[in-house]
Amino acid sequence: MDIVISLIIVLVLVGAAIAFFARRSKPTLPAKHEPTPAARKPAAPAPAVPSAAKPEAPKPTAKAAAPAAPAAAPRPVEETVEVEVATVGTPPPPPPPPTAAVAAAAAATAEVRERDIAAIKKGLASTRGGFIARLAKLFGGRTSIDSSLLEEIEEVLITADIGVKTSGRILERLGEQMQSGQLADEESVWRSLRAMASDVLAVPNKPIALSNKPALILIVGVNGAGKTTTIGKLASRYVGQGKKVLLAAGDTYRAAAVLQLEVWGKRVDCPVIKGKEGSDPGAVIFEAVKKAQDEGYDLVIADTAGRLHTKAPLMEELKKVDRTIQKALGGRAADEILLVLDATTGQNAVQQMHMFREALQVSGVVLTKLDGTAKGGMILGIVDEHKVPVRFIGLGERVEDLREFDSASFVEALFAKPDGETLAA
Ligand SMILES: Nc1nc2c(ncn2[C@@H]2O[C@H](COP(=O)(O)OP(=O)(O)O)[C@@H](O)[C@H]2O)c(=O)[nH]1
Ligand SMILES: [Mg+2]
Repeated sequence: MDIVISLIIVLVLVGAAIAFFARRSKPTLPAKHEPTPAARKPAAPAPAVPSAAKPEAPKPTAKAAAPAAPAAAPRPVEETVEVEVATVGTPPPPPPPPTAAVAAAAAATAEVRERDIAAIKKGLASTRGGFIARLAKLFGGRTSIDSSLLEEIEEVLITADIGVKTSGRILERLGEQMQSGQLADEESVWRSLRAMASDVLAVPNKPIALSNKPALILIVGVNGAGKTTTIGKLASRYVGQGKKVLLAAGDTYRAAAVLQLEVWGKRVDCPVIKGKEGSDPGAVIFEAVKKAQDEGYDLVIADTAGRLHTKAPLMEELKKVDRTIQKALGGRAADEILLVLDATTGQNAVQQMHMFREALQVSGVVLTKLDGTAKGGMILGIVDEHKVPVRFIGLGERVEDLREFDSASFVEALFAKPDGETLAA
């Protein structure tokens, strides 16, 4: 404010002086004249004078030159002040440093992670009641770690469907650590198991990319694994992120399967493309892709059949679906092919992984029903053997029971110290 007032005073004085000299010289001026040097000169630098205290440092600006000519009139003073404010006025206060916002975001992330771990812990209660509780019981009353204990640990891991190969590798490492004196007590064995589980699960896992429009996620797996339920949960997740999602009822063999997808579609507010019962699943998915392209959908999620008893035709059919998708997408493959595996099926899930990977480029796994199984450990064997990332885990039948898989949270939840309840299970 002080600057503006000082400036107005200076300019009024300069204007008055110019008016005085202009009036004195008026009779001698021709009718059409150029402004006198006196009229041009003082007015021009005025806008750039930062304050009355520093009149010796004028800084003319391009904008400021414009109102200089009619300096004798009082109006330009106002205009000049405006220009002054716009060009060298006090800059707006800088935004507050981002530290507060960053800290708040970090706290929110930590809170979400804590909540996730709590949910996964709850979901994995059966698994912990299974092999983790059995491991915990092995330590009861022992004062030292010896090779007989390691053998018992191996047995527990194998019966937990972690797989013979993966269990063997874990045991080999434990044996080496015991030899080199790193396994002094129970706690060090738990730490080592946790670290090895993290290592196994840490396969490259870039986030699902949905940058293509439309992106396409193909869901495959045997009947009853949880494909349709997972599609409903996924659709809800992406709709919640503001995506326009279309569902394709590619399981054309069972009317009930189409109906089930339609129920999910209504619930999560996504249209469903379906064909006649028994129609070609590729054609249904093709039609869905075309509609998505024409109507600006972001994502198509395609369901498929999973008749296990007719294995060969199913795999041939899925390969055909895969080729049709590439045709529909102009040569591009599906953005994700997710294999849905039911965690309660243990070793069976391991075989399914083999079978589907022979036919398709499975890019990720969705492991369902982890809430109701003592066999959650099988995830370690599957990932160790196939190096395919787990994308999501299913911890129940509700729409919110799908969790993005995070190996650190998973290991933390899986190896949470068993409480009295799980130990008694
Ligand atoms: N407890 C539990 N049940 C699930 C989960 N995912 C799916 N289900 C149930 O498993 C059954 C088969 O699921 P569905 O989606 O029809 O399997 P699909 O045949 O592969 O499509 C249904 O009763 C689902 O509610 C899960 O994560 N936990
Ligand atoms: Mg289904």
